[in-house]
Amino acid sequence: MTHADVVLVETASGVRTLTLNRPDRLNAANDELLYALTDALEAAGADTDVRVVVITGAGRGFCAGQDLGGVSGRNMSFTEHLNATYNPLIRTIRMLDKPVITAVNGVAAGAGASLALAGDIRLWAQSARLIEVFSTIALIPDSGSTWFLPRLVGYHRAFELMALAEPVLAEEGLRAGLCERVYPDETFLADVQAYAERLAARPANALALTKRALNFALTSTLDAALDQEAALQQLAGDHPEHAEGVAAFKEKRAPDFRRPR
Ligand code: LHQ
Repeated sequence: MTHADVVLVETASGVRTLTLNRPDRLNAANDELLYALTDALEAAGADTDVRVVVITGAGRGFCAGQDLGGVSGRNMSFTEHLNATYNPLIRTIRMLDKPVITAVNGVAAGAGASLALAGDIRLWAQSARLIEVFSTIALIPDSGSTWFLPRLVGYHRAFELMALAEPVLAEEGLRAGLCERVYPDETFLADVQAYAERLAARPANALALTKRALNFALTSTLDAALDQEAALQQLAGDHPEHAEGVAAFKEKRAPDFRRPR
């Protein structure tokens, strides 16, 4: 498979959809897929036509984590492997100055669960399930799961999910804040596209700065977050989007953030 086959890339109405494409392995990640996904995210970040990025999976799985078929015989240590592949991927998602939607169409296990949690918006199909499966092969959660999950469900439920590797189904996922919306399997991709287009119509610069501010605030004091908000608000207020939003309000019309006048 070439770089292009393992991650499919499509763009419609400002939405760039990246589809993990190893369906017979439930999109388990090999190095090729991880590098291709990271490259595709960086390309989406640099493309001014792209306002929102969606990551989803082909077939019945989202991502089954590391491809276990390829791990024996590798010549890298675990640490080197994570530092070369998964960690740059997760950092790229979190640093991208565009919203990233993880559209979890089916099972998300291991590093695939971490990937599912790493999105700015997480949309699940009804049949999606998230499994912190790592302990089943006597590994620890990686690719950001130890950071994301306790912030969502608290230390104790996170530990239990990690220790027992029990699946979180859509109902609990929604209740516990592991996803924002759940859609029927039959209409999932259309529902994701509609949601993404709604997001794409929002002010891109303001959303990029909001993402930056939230990421900063998650690991800062209130004092530092207030300073950061004051600095970033200047960047938002100086942008033509802001003028468009205020003009639209005064003229009692919908703002057009795709083409601020
Ligand atoms: C797979 C996989 C898979 C290969 C399903 N690999 N083929 C980071 C750095 C370095 C090293 C290690 O790890 C990490 C991070 C990690 O991600 S560790 C966690 C690795 N992932 C797993 O342990 C998950 C293994 N998979 C499963 O537990 C199940 O397949 C799940 C629960 C995901 C789905 O179960 P089912 O829906 O019952 O599907 P299935 O098991 O029948 O899988 C369908 C096919 O996909 C099957 O192949 P086959 O030829 O029998 O149809 C599986 O072998 C294959 N597959 N996951 N990770």
